[in-house]
This record gives sequence, structure tokens and C-alpha cells, in this order.
Amino acid sequence: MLISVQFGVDVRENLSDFMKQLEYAKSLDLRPPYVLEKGNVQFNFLNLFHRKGTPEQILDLNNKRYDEVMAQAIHEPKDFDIELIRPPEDLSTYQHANATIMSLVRNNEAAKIGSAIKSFEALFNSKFKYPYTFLNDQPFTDRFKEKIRKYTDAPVEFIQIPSEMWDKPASIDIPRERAAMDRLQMLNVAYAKKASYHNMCRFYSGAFYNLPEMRKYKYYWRLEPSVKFFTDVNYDVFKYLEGTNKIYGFTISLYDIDESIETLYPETLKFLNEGDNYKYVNQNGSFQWITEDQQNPKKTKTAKGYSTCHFWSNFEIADMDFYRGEAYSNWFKHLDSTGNFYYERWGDAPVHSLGLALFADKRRIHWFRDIGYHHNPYRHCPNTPTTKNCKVGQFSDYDRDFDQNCLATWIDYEAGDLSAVY
Ligand SMILES: Nc1nc2c(ncn2[C@@H]2O[C@H](COP(=O)(O)OP(=O)(O)OP(=O)(O)O)[C@@H](O)[C@H]2O)c(=O)[nH]1
Ligand SMILES: [Mg+2]
Repeated sequence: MLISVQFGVDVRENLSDFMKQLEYAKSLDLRPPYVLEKGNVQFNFLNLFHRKGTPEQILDLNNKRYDEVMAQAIHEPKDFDIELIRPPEDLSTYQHANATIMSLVRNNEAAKIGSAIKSFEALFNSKFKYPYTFLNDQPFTDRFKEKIRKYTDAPVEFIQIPSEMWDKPASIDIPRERAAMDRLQMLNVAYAKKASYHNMCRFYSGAFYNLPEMRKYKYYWRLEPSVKFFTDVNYDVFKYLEGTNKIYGFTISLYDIDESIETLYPETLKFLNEGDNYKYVNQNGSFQWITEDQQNPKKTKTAKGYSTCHFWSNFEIADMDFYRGEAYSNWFKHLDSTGNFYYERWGDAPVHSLGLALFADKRRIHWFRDIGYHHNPYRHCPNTPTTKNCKVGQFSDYDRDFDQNCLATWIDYEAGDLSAVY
């Protein structure tokens, strides 16, 4: 049996354990973690930490791991000289990174995006004044624009998305879509019947970075209405990504509604098994995170092998050249050709995340442990000197939903040596 694992120069926290366990897996003739061959692409979860038990017991172990990591004191990243990217004394001569704060938003969300901007300016942007790009499928009203200008004196641009980038394609079979959405609604899939939600997910999955006004930029920080920040950031995060050669930053990782993405992973494998497409896969991808099947095995089963673990995309600081590259673009074209942004309710978060897990080296994905963040109902509340208004380590607004947290799997299998970064 072909065992193909690449360690490269990766100095991982648990490397020696990992090697030992891989040997163990080999000796038991377990499935390989991945196979990358023409027409035979596979990714398999290896359970290298020998977690055994019911999903509840696994959850308990994973939550303990999360709590232990979240309790650690966090300062600024140490894999880059942060002193080089401090807020400037004179903003008028500051050489910004090629980046924008991007928000897709509706006219009736002015107050909600306003509260997010207020929190965001206090945390970060008043120190750097990165420009904002507001996107909307409708024309922005003057009232909306005036309100926004009250919240920030950074440059702002208001863009109407061309209908051909936003609207449902003419190829979508309406009766089929209606029947599919009736089914998803019966299964309680949130927003299943909301037509604009499907457009939004498709737009954020495969279009926003190609808008001419976004093409000017390399990096974006995505901002949503009503989000909150709990910590100060006193360095230029875009220059941090640039300086460390990282392409994607997140704060929260969780499971998805499995019924909304039943065929996302099978379609992805279909794409990878066409022609030479398997070559797009990065051998240092995040394959264990996407195939884990212990904490929520029902989800992995419904999503046909995909754990549904994803980065929560309402917070993203990322490099759009990744999406614009050949691997992601061709994969997105395949996904779009299935029509399943409409026949299912594929979200942009699992699409971005699967793309990153497959086509990016995991060392280029950054967990922003130092940025405290909230989007209803989840949060990232780190133990930093500036954390305010949240309880360290709390994941959900409620005393439930802990089984939705997927970060422990990211930490154990993909994050590498956490202490090398913070
Ligand atoms: N202009 C515009 N923006 C939209 C539309 N639908 C969603 N958005 C924006 O797209 C982003 C994601 O939509 P949300 O409704 O927040 O989706 P969500 O985060 O999955 O769901 P919530 O839990 O309700 O926040 C937000 O910034 C919305 O303002 C739309 O039809 N038009
Ligand atoms: Mg939202």
C-alpha cells in the first residue's frame, strides 16, 4: 500500500510522536493519510492521537484540549519582527500594504455595520487607516453613505456589484431548485429558501476577488455587520501576512450544517480525479482537519467524507491571489457548473476552507490567536493583555453548541508548533 506523507522541513510540535504513530499506522496496514495519483485521489483520517470513545467522549477530550490552549497567555506573533510594522507616527506618509477592508452589506444594515466599524476602528484601523470597500447588489443610498462616513475618516468606496456576478445563472433549473429547497427547509437548513443568501454565498465563494475594484488589491479583511472585537492590534496585520508569506488568517473554526453541503466534497474529489487536476493538491495540505470523523461522525457521513470543519469566513484576513490562482479558480468553475450553490446551499466558508485545505500549504494559514472576535453566536476570546468584554476561552454565547467547535482538530493536526508563532 502506498503511504505518502510529506514532512518536508516542517518542524511540528508533535513531529516525533507523529512519526512514531505513522510507523504504527503502517505496521497495522491502516489507510494512508492521502494518496495523490491520477484518477485515484484519497484523503483519510488517521486518528494519530488514538482518541477513542463515543462522540461525546471525543468532544470532551477535544474541549479539554481547546480549553488548555485558550488558557495560555498570548502576546503578539513572534515569527516576524513586529517592531517593523507598528502603527506609524505620521499616517500621511505611511506606505500601506496593498489591502482593503471589505464589507458586503445592505442599505438597511447601516447601523449594524456602523457598530462593527466602530469596534474595528478602535481595535485596529484608526491606527492605520486602511481604505474600506463596501459592496452591494443594490445601489448604495446617500443615507447609507453619509452614515458610514460618520464612523470612519479612512478612505471609503461604495461599489454596486454587476448583476452578472451576483444573480442566479440562467442555467439553474427553477423547478429542481424549488424542490431541493423545500427539502432543505424540511431539514431546517438555515436560509435554504432565501434566494439572496445563495447569491451571497456564491459571490463570496468565487466572484468578489474578481471585481475590478477588488482587483486593485491583494489583501482584504472581511467585516460583517454587528461583529465585535475584544483586543487591540498594534501592528499591521496585512504586512504581517506579507512578511511571513502567509495567505490566510482566521480566528474561529467550526463544523457546518452537513445537509447544506452533501455533495461539495464528492464534487471536489470528482474534480481532482479529472485529468491532471490531482497535481493542484498541496502535499502539505490540511487533510486531517477535513476528514476528521470522530466528534461529529454524523456530519462527516452526510457530507460524504468531509468533516465539515471550516474557518468561519465572516472573519478573514487573506490574500486574494490564492483565489485568483489556477487551482482555486478551476475548482470553483467546476463547483459552479454543478449548480449546487442553488440545488444545495453551499456556503462560502466551507468552499474557501476546502480550497485552502487542499491547495495551500498549511504553514501559510494563520490562526490569529491574538485577535478577540465575536459574530453571533460564537467568539474567540484569547488570554491577551488587552482582552476586554469577553470571558477567556468562551466559545459560544450559549451553554451549548460546544460540539460545533472544530479548533482542537486544527490545533492537533494542522497548526504545527503553536509556541513558534505566539
Ligand atoms: N448587499 C447584500 N449583502 C448581503 C446580502 N445577503 C447577505 N449580505 C451580506 O453578506 C454577509 C453575510 O450575510 P449574513 O446574513 O451575515 O450571513 P451569515 O453570517 O451566514 O448569517 P447571520 O448569522 O445571520 O449573520 C453580511 O455582511 C451581509 O450583510 C444581500 O442580499 N445583499
Ligand atoms: Mg453574518
